[in-house]
Amino acid sequence: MNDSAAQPDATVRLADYRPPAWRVRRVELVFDLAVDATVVTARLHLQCERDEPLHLDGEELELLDISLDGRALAATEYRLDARGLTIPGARDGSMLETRVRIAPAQNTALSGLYLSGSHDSGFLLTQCEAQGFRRITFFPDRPDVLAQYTVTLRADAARFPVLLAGGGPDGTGTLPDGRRWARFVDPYPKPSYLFALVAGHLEKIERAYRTAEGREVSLRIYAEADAIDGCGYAMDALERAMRWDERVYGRNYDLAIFNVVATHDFNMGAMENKGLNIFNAKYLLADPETTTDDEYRHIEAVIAHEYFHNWSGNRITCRDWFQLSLKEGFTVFREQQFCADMQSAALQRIDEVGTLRRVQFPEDAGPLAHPVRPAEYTAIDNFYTATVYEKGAELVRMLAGRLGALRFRRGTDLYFTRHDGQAATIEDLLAALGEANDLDLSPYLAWYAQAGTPCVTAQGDYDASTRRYTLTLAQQTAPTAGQPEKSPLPIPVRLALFACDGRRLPLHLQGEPASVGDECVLELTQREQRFVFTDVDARPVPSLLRGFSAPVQWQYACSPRELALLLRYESEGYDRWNAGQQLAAAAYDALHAGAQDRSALDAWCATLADLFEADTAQLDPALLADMLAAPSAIELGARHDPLDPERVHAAREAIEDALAIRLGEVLPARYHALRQSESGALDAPAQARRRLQGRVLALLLRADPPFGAALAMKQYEQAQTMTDRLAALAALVRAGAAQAEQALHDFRARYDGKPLVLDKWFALQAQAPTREALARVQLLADDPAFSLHNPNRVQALLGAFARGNPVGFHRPDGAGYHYIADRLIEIDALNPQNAARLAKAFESWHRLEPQRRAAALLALREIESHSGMSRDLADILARMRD
Ligand code: 0A1
Ligand code: ZN
Repeated sequence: MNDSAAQPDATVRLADYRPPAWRVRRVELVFDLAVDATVVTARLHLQCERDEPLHLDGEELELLDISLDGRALAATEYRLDARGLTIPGARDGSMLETRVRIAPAQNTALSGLYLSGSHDSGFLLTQCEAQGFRRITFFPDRPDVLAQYTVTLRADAARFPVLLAGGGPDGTGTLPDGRRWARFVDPYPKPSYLFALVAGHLEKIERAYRTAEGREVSLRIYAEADAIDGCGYAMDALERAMRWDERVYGRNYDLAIFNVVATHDFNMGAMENKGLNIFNAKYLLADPETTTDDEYRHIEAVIAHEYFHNWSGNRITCRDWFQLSLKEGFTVFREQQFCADMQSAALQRIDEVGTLRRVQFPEDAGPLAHPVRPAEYTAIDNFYTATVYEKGAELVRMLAGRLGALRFRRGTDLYFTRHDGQAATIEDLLAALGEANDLDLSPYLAWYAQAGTPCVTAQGDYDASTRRYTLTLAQQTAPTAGQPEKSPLPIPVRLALFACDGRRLPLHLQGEPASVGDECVLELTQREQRFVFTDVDARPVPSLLRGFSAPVQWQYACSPRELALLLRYESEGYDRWNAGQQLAAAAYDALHAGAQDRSALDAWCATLADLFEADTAQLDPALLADMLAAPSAIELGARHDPLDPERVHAAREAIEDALAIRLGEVLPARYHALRQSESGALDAPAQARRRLQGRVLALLLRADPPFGAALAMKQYEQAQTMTDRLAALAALVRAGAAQAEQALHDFRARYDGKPLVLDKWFALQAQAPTREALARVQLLADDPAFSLHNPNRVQALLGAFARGNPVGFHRPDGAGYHYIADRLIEIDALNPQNAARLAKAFESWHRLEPQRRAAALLALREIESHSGMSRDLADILARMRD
């Protein structure tokens, strides 16, 4: 009955969901660990829910033994194929035992059990989300099968001195053959995707923590010996995250040990395995010499994110993978709230909205668009997307905003208690949030089901005779793949009205008895609605969608003068920044159209110059730094079809050049003043100051290239922090300054042997906006520090090039596309997830101008014609071409 022929890839549909026919209540796993061949023995205590043959998932497993209720099965008593094992004779209460062999050292996909580092001294670890557990043993590998895990690790003590698995330790000892064993029991039933083990040479740092409920917890962070000194910052961040979750959500940690492990070989950012989080070293290791300010923030965010999953993800998990945003959207939102509390809330929001516009909006507008809760998939690994994560977080934010902080907390309390220990759905979350507050939040479910970014248009009319201001809001969502018709969604529009002297006006909304204060939230639920404000003295300037109150695109025919007013007077940092971005975008539109009208550009430059020159004591230097940048080329490029990325880049350059020239004379003095107070400190004011200094330096290189380059070189050489050194290097490389080569050479030598630092060096060069960058990337791919096996290296060099170089990747001759296509085929043979992620760089190919579009299509065809493509990559290509 054995048949190993691959089956065609099936589409899985949400509508077809059925609870599992078989459950596993308890599982005992024994691992005989070795790098080349590990043997996994699994005992599954089965429970039959429906009269169907038992099917277990399993991939790339060599079956050694199989027995049911203590009796070895003959080959005729089970069916084995490339996807799994079917055992018709299993009964309710049966105990199935399988023994399989797997090959960790050959596992280049980094899913399942694999080796991090070298054969002789690296360590073994697992990654099971979403479907890696089936590469370890035969199991119903779906998130709604919750089992209690007992895990025994057996290994040579010299080669694997540290043995870890989730849950709590339950004894260690020595086997008759001299190997060591260690057992772990996890008292919390969990889905297989949260299983984890780690084994090898690792050092640890440890800290005692007492939860608000009084539980003593040992926090332990593990890393290889050369990295252990870099774990202290992550430990501090972990403690902050734990306290925050106790305080803000009333959530405490629930085991005696919380382990965190850093690896250099990881497909994603990190993983929330129960009691044993595993981190990409990039999001854990930090030291003052090599970590930038931005990286410190990312580390804190990812540490918090994984920790928060212990409740939003682990204690309450997902019923099926369609519900992925139940844990991810909610956890990203919790992470964002935490980060906003730890640093400037305005900067945090700017970052979030920037990511949404640069990454999620293009996804939502292209062939890969999918709802936050997709209706179907063929490769679930491809749905760890900005839509599920970041748009998902925006949806939770809307719900939280609708309820207000206290009622939201009441709702999450109900959700956590009602569904503790369960595999839940998005309906469950919305029901709990609503029921706790006697509200029906079900209209928001439509947001989870509908792909595409709604576009809201606003039209304001002022009638001086009646002193009324009428705001007409309308929404419309363009069709996306498989969803030609779109429904209106509930869209909260936060707004304020400004008088022309910058004052915020009291708002009297028709139909409301009294003033609603100087800010209100309009609920747009229809395709078009009208809102009338009364007692308005003069034509106001509306500030719409304040705080980015809904994940929508916005169209409001604001004059440059009105936007400049908001840029000058908005009291909220995010909205002020956003007004500047809209103004710069208007300047871009004029340039793009070849119009002579420079009013938007002039207004942007002049207002920023005023703000820059004025006493800035009231303006956070970091906020000012962000205000001094134009929107990204991706955002600008999304404004007009067809897309010529080189032309977009040139227009963006012209906009920033104009600002630099306008600021010209005041830049050097400000630069020197900022530089003089540099102490290398890591506190928020020091970071904010460095951010502004970096921005001013970049502008200086535009305003006066030789002078700016000399300053940058000096900053590069004398830098006390990586933030300063990298900002100087980046400015030199972007500007194509003569000194860039020397600095790059120095950097390479200075940080030899430090892969995370060299990733920044790879990325900077890959993003240098010239057509020649391709040749540079080709050369760098031969650098001994580069490897196609390592996801961080691939993203740093090839990802940065394909996603972040509008000129080099999008060369009109197609050479950039062709080069990436070739690498994609190579990477796919090693690591399908990594290849699929890189392939998304082509997601906007259909919008390209004809010559590039033809070239991109050719490159895509070249990949498609390659035989033996992975399911992950095939899925991305098929959806991009539909
Ligand atoms: N759940 C993790 C992310 C993650 C997802 C998939 C992975 O392998 C395919 C690994 C990690 C998180 O949200 O942090
Ligand atoms: Zn997550």
